[in-house]
Amino acid sequence: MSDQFTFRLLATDGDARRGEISMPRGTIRTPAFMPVGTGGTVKAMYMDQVRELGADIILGNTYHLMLRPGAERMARLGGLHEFARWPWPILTDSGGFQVMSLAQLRKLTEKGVTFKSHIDGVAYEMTPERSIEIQGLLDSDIQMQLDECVALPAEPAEIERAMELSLRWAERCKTAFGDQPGKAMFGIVQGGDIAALRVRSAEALKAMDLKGYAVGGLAVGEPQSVMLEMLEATCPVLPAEKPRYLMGVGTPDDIVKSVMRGIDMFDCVMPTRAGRHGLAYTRHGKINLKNARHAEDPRPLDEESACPAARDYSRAYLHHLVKSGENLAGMLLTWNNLSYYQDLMQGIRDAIEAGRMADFATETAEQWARGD
Ligand code: PRF
Repeated sequence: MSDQFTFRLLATDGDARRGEISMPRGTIRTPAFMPVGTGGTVKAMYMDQVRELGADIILGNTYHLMLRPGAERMARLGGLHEFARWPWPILTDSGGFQVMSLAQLRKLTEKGVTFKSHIDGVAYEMTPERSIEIQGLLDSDIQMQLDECVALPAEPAEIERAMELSLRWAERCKTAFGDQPGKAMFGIVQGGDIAALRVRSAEALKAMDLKGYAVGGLAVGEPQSVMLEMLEATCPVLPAEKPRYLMGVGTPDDIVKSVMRGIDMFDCVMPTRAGRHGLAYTRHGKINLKNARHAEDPRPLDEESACPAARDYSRAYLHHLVKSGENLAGMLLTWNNLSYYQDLMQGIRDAIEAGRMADFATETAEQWARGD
């Protein structure tokens, strides 16, 4: 731990990086996967379980928490760590992306975005300054700039406009955040599926000398090959000595391939959301427990896992829970999925240290493909 926000590279293997972020609330081993705790809960999980699985940091959402319970109320209650009983680092997304996907009657201007809550229709204004203020009231450790993410496919002019607006908002967020040694504000590279725009965005953010850089605007409708090309264009432009975070990604395969292109941090609803929809991620690939073929299968999801959800319950029982709509189905499958994701990240970190990331990628992909 450290009273300052610091990032240290411990090993590299090709473009893959093994590192460590240190800050007052804890140390984050990278490459890291951040479970999504949107509204102050990693859905269907106890925080103790999340920690035990190996999560060093979780993600919270400015948009959801500003609507409910409210940022000022959260501050009066002692901040998000105390409220949700997660004393370790928290990264918060800035709200722009969630406003665009969830809110009603959105209006975007140079100043910011106005919208109506998807919960009760109340009107709000979100500016870069207000986003940073809210993230401060939540007491977030890693705060994200307000940005505009364009869904793909989109017109080049539209992608460029949103990228340039995001750069101006990055400057305003940097000023609003000021100097907070134990915390960090990350900029977000935009530029859609246009490599030249990605490079321009990354260079401009690099010149702002931020503490870390996210790559946004990917996994928004484009094929994986395009996402990887954009990472290949972007990562070499970003400074080697700062952490890189690929927002909202992804499948285990996306994560392995993105690590090999220089990404250090990930978040995604996939393991938690899929768990509540009857899907299990395992070393042997994705298993849909709704499928009748599991109805009399006595095997666990993974007999070699250290996670009780993976090791101790039969697929037949999990199938039964899913078919019956039992809460325990979502709880056990989420537990299994986050366990698998954290084990994958540990495997990645070990492989980079051992200089065998490419072999690790081949072996894990073969195992997913073999099935069962
Ligand atoms: N911007 C922000 N949050 C995000 C994204 C983005 O582009 C994405 C895109 N995959 C997920 N979450 N602020």
